Parts: sequence; C-alpha cells; structure tokens
Amino acid sequence: MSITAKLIELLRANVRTVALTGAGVSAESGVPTFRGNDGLWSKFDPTELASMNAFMRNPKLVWEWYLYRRDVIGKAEPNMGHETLAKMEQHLSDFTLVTQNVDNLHRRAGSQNVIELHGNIQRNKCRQCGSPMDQVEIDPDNIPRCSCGGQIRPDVVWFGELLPEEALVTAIKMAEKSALFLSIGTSALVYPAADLPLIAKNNGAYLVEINPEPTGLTPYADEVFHGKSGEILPIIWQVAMEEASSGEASLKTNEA
Ligand code: BV8
Ligand code: ZN
Repeated sequence: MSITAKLIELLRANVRTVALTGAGVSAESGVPTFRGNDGLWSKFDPTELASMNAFMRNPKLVWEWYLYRRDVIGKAEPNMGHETLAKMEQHLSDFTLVTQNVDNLHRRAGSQNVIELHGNIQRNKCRQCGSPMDQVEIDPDNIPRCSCGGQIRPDVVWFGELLPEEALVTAIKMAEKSALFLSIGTSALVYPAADLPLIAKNNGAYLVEINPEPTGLTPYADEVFHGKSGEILPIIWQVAMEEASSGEASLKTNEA
C-alpha cells in the first residue's frame, strides 16, 4: 500500500481533521456489519428491526435483536483501528471523531470525544418522555415501563427518526471546517451521515476513504485505501509519526 506525501504532510501539519466511522471499523472486532453478507440485516430488513414501526408492531422481536447485539458487543474488544483513532485524538490538536456506530468501542479504545450520530446500544430510554433508563433490566417478554407509562427502548436512532440535533449540527460544522476528512468503514448509504464527507470535500477538505470495497463515495475521494481499517490506520499513523529520517519520511510502506 502506498501513502501519498500529501496525506502525511496534512497529518504532520496537524490540520483540522475529522474521522467518520461506520460498522466496518468494528468488523475486525467481530461485530457484524449491517450490509455485509454475514451482516446484521442479512436475515432481516432494517425496517423490520431498526424502526419505531417495528418496535410498535413487535417490541419483543426488536428487543431480542438488541439484546443479542449487546451480547456480541459485550464480548468484542476494540481493534487497532479504534486504538489508532484514539491516538490521533491525543496527538492532533484539532481532531473530531464522528461515528455512526452504536457499539461504544471507540470509547472503550480510549477516544474521549465521540460524536454518536446514531446513539448508543448500551443505553436505554423511555419511548414516551425520553428519560434515560440505563439501569433497567430488559425482559423482552415483559418490557418494563417508565413512571410515565412509556415502554423502555434502546437509545439508538431508528430509521425515520431525527438524529440528535446537537450531534448532527456539530458534525456538520466540523466537516465544513475540516482540512482532512477520513471516511472509514462505511458504505456511505445512510443519511444524513453520508452527507458529511461531501460537505467536507465541497468545503475544500482532502477526502480519504478506507474500505475494502468501493462505495458511492469512492469517486469523490482524493485518496482511497482498499483494505481493512484495523490494518491500514496503524500504518498510516506510524508513517505520519515517524520522524523524517533522510529529509523525506519513508512514504512507501512494504508493498502489500
Ligand atoms: C433521518 C442505529 C430525518 C440503529 C442506524 C436523505 C436525508 C435524510 C434521511 C434520508 C435520506 N434518504 C433516506 C433517508 C432515510 C434514512 C436513510 O438514510 N436510509 C438509507 C438506508 C437510504 N435515514 C434515516 O432514516 C435517518 N433519519 O434522516 O431523519 C428524516 C425522517 C424521516 C424521513 C426523512 C428524513 C436515520 C438513520 C439512522 C438509522 N440508524 N443505526 C441500530 O444500529 O440498530 S443506521 C445503521 O447504518 C448503523 O448506524 C450503521 O452504522 C449505519 C450505516 O451503515 P454503515 O456503518 O456504513 O455499515 P454498512 O454495513 O452499511 O457498511 C459497512 C462498510 O464497512 C462496508 O462498506 C464494508 O465494505 C466496510 N468494511 C467491512 N469490513 C471492513 C470495512 N471497512 C474497513 N475495515 C474493515 N475491516
Ligand atoms: Zn417516560
């Protein structure tokens, strides 16, 4: 894999950097993605599960799906991709991590400021008044209720629901002002998150994509790494952090 001098230069210049992550960043931690063939939605259609209609129609099935995912995530460990993003946050003075993921693995890897566009699967809330209900034990056969009478639901953003206002506004603002935007492990299909890389690009950012597969975003990217984020991110960061030995840092890593 080869890394351009431009990307290394931007990372070394400590420019305003935004990273947007999707389910692909957690794939190497054993958390299934959404659209992969072993994906979470290979058996169900997303509207079957990740929507208020689904919850109203079959709250037991929806809670069983979320409890299953909590169990998978509980057994998962952050991977080198999550860890590298946590290091970037420590080293770069203006770095923003925006995630579509609800698995909490960025925080577990040490990232402090994580903008969670789609909520967090570890949290619960009342579907009526929105009060946080994290300590409540969930029995899908007897879904607990809030004191206001509302059923408890996972604190994630379902299809057809608005994203948390402050998270989205901040993410858009940082994308607009970014000089380097990394789109990592996302199929760039879910809106409005999928708007962010193009907002950055249209405002002059250098757009980098890391994904084993091409996506709708690939044609717009300035630099594309076809591979796994858990392998690629550590290499990019290592090269960027190497002191330039003979003038120029060795930008050519071993040819993969
Ligand atoms: C909304 C939480 C206002 C729940 C999720 C235009 C504007 C606004 C809305 C829309 C619009 N067009 C359509 C809509 C509606 C909808 C939408 O975008 N639908 C899509 C499917 C077309 N958007 C909404 O409903 C949003 N709400 O905008 O409200 C509104 C309201 C009504 C009507 C209009 C507007 C809410 C969207 C949030 C939904 N909630 N998750 C839960 O998790 O259960 S979305 C879900 O998809 C996850 O959060 C996931 O992260 C996200 C995006 O998917 P990806 O992360 O990209 O995952 P995916 O599997 O697709 O791809 C993984 C990628 O990783 C692949 O490319 C793969 O190649 C790659 N990969 C694999 N291994 C690796 C890897 N990459 C790197 N390394 C590896 N090792
Ligand atoms: Zn309530």
